Amino acid sequence: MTAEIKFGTSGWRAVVAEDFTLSNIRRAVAGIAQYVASQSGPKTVLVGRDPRFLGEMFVAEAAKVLAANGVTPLIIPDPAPTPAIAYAVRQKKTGGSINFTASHNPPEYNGIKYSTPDGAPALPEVTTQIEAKVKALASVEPPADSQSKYDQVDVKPDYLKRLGELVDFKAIKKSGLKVVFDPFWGAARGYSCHILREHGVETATVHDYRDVLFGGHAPEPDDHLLDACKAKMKETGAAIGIATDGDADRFGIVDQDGTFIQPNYIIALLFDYLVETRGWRNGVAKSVATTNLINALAEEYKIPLYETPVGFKFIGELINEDKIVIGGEESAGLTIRGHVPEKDGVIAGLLATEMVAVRGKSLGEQLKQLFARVGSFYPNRENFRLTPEVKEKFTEKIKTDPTELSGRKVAKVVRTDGLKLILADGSWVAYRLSGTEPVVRVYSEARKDSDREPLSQAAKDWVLA
Ligand code: VG1
Ligand code: CO
Repeated sequence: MTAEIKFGTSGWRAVVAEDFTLSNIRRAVAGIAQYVASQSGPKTVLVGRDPRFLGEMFVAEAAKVLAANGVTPLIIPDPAPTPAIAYAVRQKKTGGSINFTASHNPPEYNGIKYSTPDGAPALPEVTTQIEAKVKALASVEPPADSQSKYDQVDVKPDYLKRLGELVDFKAIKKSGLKVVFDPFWGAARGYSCHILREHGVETATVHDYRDVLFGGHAPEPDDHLLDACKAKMKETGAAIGIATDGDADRFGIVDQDGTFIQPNYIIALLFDYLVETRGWRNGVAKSVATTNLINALAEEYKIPLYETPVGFKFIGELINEDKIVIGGEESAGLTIRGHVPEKDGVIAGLLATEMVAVRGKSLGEQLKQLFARVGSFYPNRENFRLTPEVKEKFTEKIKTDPTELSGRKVAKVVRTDGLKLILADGSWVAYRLSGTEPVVRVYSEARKDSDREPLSQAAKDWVLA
C-alpha cells in the first residue's frame, strides 16, 4: 500500500508491515536522496538505526536506494544513539543522516529521522520539500543487488570522546557514588555504562540486552516503567538511576530514594548547575509546553529566554547559533552549549550524575532549594486518544480565544504551538495535537501542589465540554 509519508514532530513513523513497508521506505529514502542531491552540500549520507526489529534490513535497503540515486551511503553497522549519529554527521561532514527509529513509540512501530548536514533534525522547510518529492514518486523499483560494499563507520569512539570533554567524570569518580543505567533495551546500550566504567565509576545495568519487543511496552523512560531500575538501585546502593529511551535521545532520572524526578525539573536544575559551574550566560531555550521554573531562573539570572514550538529542531537551531546554555523539552529532551543540536538522553543522565556528585545532595533536596529561591511549579501532562469525535471538537475549540477556564480568568493567550492559556496566578494550560502519535496533548502547570489535580481536570474538561 502506498502511504502518505509525513515527517511529523520528529520524522516519519508508522507500523511495520502496515505503512512501514520496504516499498514505502524506498520512496521515503529516494525522496531524501533527491533532496540531498539538489543541495550544494556533500553527497554522502550516514545510515543508522536503533535496535528495533528488522533495522539491519532497512539500513541495507536504504543504502542501495541512496546509491541508485547518486548519493553515497555511509553505514553505521551497530545500533547507535540518535545524538551519536548527529555528532557523526558533523564530524564526518556528511549531507545529513537517515536514522531508522521510532524513538519511544511502541515496538510495532519503526520510522525515519532525517537530519541535515548541521546535525540537527530537519526543519519543516526541508521536510516539506522531501514530502513533495516523495509524493511525486509513484513507486521506486527495488534496486538491483549491487556487489559493491558500502563504507562503514563506528560512531561510538568519537562521540564518547566528546562526552569525556563535556562531563566532569573526575568529579563523579571522586564522589564515589554508584550509578544504575537502564538503556531500555535501546540504542544507548554500551554507551553511558561504558564511559562511566571507563572513568572508574561503579555502574550496574538493567534491560541490557536486545529485545525488539522492549519488554512488551514502549521504550519510554517514564516513572511507571522504571521499577527494575529502582530495584537495582536499592540492591546496589546507587545514588542515581539514569535511563534512556529506544533511540537514546530522551532521558529518565531516578533519585537516590527511588523517586522519579520529572524531566521538567531536571532541565531546570541542570540550567542552574551549568550557569553556576560553567559560567555560561548566553541564553536558555524551552518548548512552550515546558515548565516556567526555567523562566523564573532566567529572570533571576537575567539570561535571555527563548520559547519555541514543540519539536527539538527549533532548539537545535539555537544551539547551532550558540545562543543558549541549555535547551529542553518537557518530554525529556535536552542538549547543552557546544554539543549536538539534537536531544541527548545520554549526556542528560551523565550531567545529572555529575550534578549530584558535585553538589553532594540528592536531586530532591536540590529541587527544594530551587523552589525556595525562585518559586514552586507543578507541571503535568495528559493525553487524549484522538477519536474522530475528539479531533473534530478539539480542532474547533482550539480556534477560539477563551476568556476563562472553569471560572478562572485567562490573562493571556499564546499561540506559539497549539493553544496556551496563561492564568492570573501564573499557572497555565496548553493544548496541541501530537505529531508522533494519534493523541491530543493537554499540558498544565500549577503554582501550588494542591492545585495540580484541579487545574489538570479543568484543562481536560475544557476540551471535552
Ligand atoms: C513528542 C514530544 C516532543 C518531542 C517529540 C520527538 O512530540 O512532545 O517534545 O520532540 O515527541 O521525541 P509530539 O508531537 O508527539 O508531542 V522522540 O524521543 O522522537 O524523538
Ligand atoms: Co527518542
